[in-house]
Amino acid sequence: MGMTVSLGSRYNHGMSNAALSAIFEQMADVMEILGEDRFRINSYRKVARVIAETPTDVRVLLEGGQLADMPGIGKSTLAKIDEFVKTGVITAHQELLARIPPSLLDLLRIPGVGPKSVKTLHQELHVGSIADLKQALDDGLVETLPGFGAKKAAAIRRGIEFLEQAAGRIRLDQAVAAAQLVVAYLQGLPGVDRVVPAGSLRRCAETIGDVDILVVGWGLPHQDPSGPRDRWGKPHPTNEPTPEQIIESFTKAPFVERVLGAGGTKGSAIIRTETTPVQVDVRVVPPESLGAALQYFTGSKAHNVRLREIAIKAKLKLNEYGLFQGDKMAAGATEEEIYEKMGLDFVDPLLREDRGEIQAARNHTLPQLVRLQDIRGDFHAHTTATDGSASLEEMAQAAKERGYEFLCITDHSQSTVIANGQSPQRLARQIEQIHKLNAKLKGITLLAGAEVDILAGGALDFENELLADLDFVIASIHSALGSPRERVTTRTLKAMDNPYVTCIGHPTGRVIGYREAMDLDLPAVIEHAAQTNTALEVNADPSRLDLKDVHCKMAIEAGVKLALGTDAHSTASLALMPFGVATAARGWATQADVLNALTLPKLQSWLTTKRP
Ligand code: DGT
Ligand code: CA
Ligand code: CA
Ligand code: ZN
Repeated sequence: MGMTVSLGSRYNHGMSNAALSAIFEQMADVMEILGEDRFRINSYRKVARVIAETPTDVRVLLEGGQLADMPGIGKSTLAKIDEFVKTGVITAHQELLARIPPSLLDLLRIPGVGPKSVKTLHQELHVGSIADLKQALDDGLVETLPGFGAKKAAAIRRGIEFLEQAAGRIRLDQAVAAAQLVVAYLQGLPGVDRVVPAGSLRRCAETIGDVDILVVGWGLPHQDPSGPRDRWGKPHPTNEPTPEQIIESFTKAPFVERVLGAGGTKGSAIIRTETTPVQVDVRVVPPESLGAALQYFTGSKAHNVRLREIAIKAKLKLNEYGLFQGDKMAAGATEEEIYEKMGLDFVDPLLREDRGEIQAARNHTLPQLVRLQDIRGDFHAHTTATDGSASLEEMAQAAKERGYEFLCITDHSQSTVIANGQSPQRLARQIEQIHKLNAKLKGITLLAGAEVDILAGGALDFENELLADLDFVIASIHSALGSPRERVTTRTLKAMDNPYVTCIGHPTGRVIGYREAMDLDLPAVIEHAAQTNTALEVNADPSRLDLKDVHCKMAIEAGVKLALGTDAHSTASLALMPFGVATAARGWATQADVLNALTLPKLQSWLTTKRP
């Protein structure tokens, strides 16, 4: 798959705001690569930011005339936005793009490579693509460039590796959206009984290569021995579509962009979704094999390999059609009976990664995993006080509608200027507002919290005196994420020493497919979290999932509590909680490991345990 420039945005603003912001950002990038006027570059970046952070659709603002009053939006910018709204493109943008080879922009996707570096690489070494850059690195040329050096060359090499690993894989939420589209369509086809997602999607892996979907295609076979037969030689009801016909219908679905292969019982296609093209594999399976097929195609491959070893030892044969003893089918219709016949407890798909689950299934020691129903509240939410799009009241109402007991408001602190972080005075006023609101609210309690920046030396962005007025303090690193291991680790450990810090927010700072994790010493962080009674966040935003599954498992084994937070910037994004729950559960989390499962009184008492 070739690299293309994505104009997508991480945030759920109106589609046109995100697209427009990305265009201004790209114009600034291209101008910087071309070495043009600094002032105009900065002003384009400002416009990009203003548009991205505006909750209202630019089309509405343009029509209402408010756009002209917004900071950084001058006459020529206004004309460009007007052109975009009317035509979907900006001529000045197209002209800029025409002045550089398109592959040059791919370089910007490498973590640690900005437009200034691209300019130098292009001018000095004639690097025009990622392939060129790899060659230049191998030839030892990059480290000799002014302002580069061996360290930066090594960082670029790591960045390219990161990008190549991510290539072709999509985020879990994007896969879910694709699956929903396909499942709804397949379910509407005549003769389709059940449609079930399998593969890495069913396991809720953090990234997905392709979406696998199983279809149970027809009801009970009819008894006429001379009637039509399916491809397994079984009699097939004449009035039901054959697997071939179901696959053909799939390939003709309106969202299918390109068919990769179709025939028999399997079809593969690239489908269009709102955010990205997605490969989907559809397989039709007979009902008596659904369990076996589900087991096989859910994987993971590593889990399946282990399972097959166990089957062989027991003189059984396990494949996607069933579990066989000689010619006799011992199990196949459900996954439960397959595990049972092999002497194993049922293994939740979230655990099927060959990380000890098979041994635990044999010893009856699998954990009772935390579920969405166990979650009584959300620990990470922003409001209009900083960069969120909903008020305190709106967020409280939305949390109540989700059936929560509590919602913790954690707006940004002053140092995160880009997100309109709050001054101590503004936070103090917000705490008061929350207390007043709680007196009125029924059926939901807001906790007064903050997402406080961990400053460069590990100190916090607010004084302890103010932090003491909060119920819940998330301490997060938002700057200098690329610092050496020692520095980012000490910074995190020091923040945990603060008695008012409840948890560390998105501890590794990664953004999936976009930014590498900090080079954090996680065992040290987890050990210190246990010592200081600090929780670690599982940020449920599917572009973060931070801590990730394996780190959740390490934390739980050390006795550290997990605090799940959606990092919601709108009422809608409170719905991201299932991604956090799945990530914690993939780390073997039970109810007892997750602070969100505590009742409010129990939570409030837990929150006092660390405080002086
Ligand atoms: P992905 O698509 O890369 O995110 O990961 P999966 O796990 O969905 O992998 P995929 O789509 O290649 O295959 C789906 C499942 O089918 C996989 O989890 C296990 C099973 N499978 C595929 N190939 C093999 C194989 O060669 N051996 C075994 N035992 N199972 C396989
Ligand atoms: Ca797959
Ligand atoms: Ca597949
Ligand atoms: Zn946040």
